Amino acid sequence: MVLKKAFITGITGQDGSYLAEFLIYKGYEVHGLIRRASTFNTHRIDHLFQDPQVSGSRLHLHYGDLSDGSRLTTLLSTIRPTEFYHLAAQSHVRVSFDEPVHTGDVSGLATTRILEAIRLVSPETKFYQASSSEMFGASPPPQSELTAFYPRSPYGASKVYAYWMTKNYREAHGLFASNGILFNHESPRRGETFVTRKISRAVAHIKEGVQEELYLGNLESTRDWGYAPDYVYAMWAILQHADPDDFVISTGVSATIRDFLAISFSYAGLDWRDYVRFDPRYLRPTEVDSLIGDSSHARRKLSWQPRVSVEELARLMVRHDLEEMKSGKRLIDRVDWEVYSH
Ligand code: NDP
Ligand code: GDR
Repeated sequence: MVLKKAFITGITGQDGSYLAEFLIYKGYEVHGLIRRASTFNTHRIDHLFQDPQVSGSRLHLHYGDLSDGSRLTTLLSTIRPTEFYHLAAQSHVRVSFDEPVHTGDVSGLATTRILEAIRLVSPETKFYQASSSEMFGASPPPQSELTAFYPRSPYGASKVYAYWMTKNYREAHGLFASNGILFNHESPRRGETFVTRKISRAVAHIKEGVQEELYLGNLESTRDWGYAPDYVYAMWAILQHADPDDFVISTGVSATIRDFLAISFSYAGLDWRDYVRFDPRYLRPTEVDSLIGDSSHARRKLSWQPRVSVEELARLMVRHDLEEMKSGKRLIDRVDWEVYSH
């Protein structure tokens, strides 16, 4: 059997770490792009990394940055991966208002750098673009593949550009290039400044008496929150589909930030209204008010379905953060990838 090779940008992020784990479980050789940093930035994948001297290691990390197209071309021409998952981005919506040019470069233009490299040196490589429900922005729910885009942030606008470039390389150059339009997905590996993880960590800190208050911005927006491992499985399924296509991935269930607060705090026996305070610094100049995804296309064509409800999600995140708090060290959650094989 020919060994499948996958290349993942953003392998040190939430989704990249789960995807690397899943693909190694599936028997792939996995290559990941990492940025050189002055401090360690690989804590989410350290448990997967074997000493490169040890024979049989199936995870290979390569230094590189999305701003450097020549490096991406060199890596593609030497590795020639079967599948390329482009997950790296400046992914924080609020931060994109402060850094719109950088966000446009990294979350938008970098997709073209990769597509161009694939076209030139590895056109047989299948390409996955991490598109986002933020592209729908102000378009009212439910949002599907047919809904018009109306981004409300520099991040959303940069993702719309990358979405169309992916589609264009499919149509103009015949590449197997697909968009996964993923709605919010969370986990114990979620970055600490996104609202769900900020909440689950605060619950643990408050419960253990090391934090007294939690400062947040807008509590009224609704999000369609799913569980990250369910969503990385969808990424893989999208590239196994017979034809390149675009797929919305979502639960179809929405909840407000207040709902997420209520579930999370009550799991620890607390009332969120006693601890949450307002800080206008967390407001966005333009907000995405309501996201509810219609993923019937993916459910039909990929037989995909979400396995974890928002209630279970909030509880598993709080449970993880309570354990982490008690242990006093960073813990990595374990996923039973076997359930995705059926
Ligand atoms: P994270 O923010 O957790 O991870 C982002 C990754 O991108 C990190 O590995 C980061 O590296 C890397 N990165 C950032 N800038 C560069 C750069 N200039 N060069 C190389 N690597 C870089 O994101 P998620 O895992 O949550 O999301 C994955 C992708 O999916 C992103 O594109 C995001 O926009 C998109 N998305 C996410 C959704 C979600 O709900 N999570 C929903 C829809 C789309 P480092 O660790 O060094 O910072
Ligand atoms: P989002 O996620 O913007 O949907 O983008 P985030 O968790 O940052 O915000 C969700 C909602 O919560 C409100 N909010 C706060 N958000 C943050 N981060 N911090 C706060 O203190 C706070 N208070 C209220 C926000 O205003 C917003 O309405 C995420 C990212 O992962 C993107 O990369 C991805 O594309 C989309 O999800 C789908």
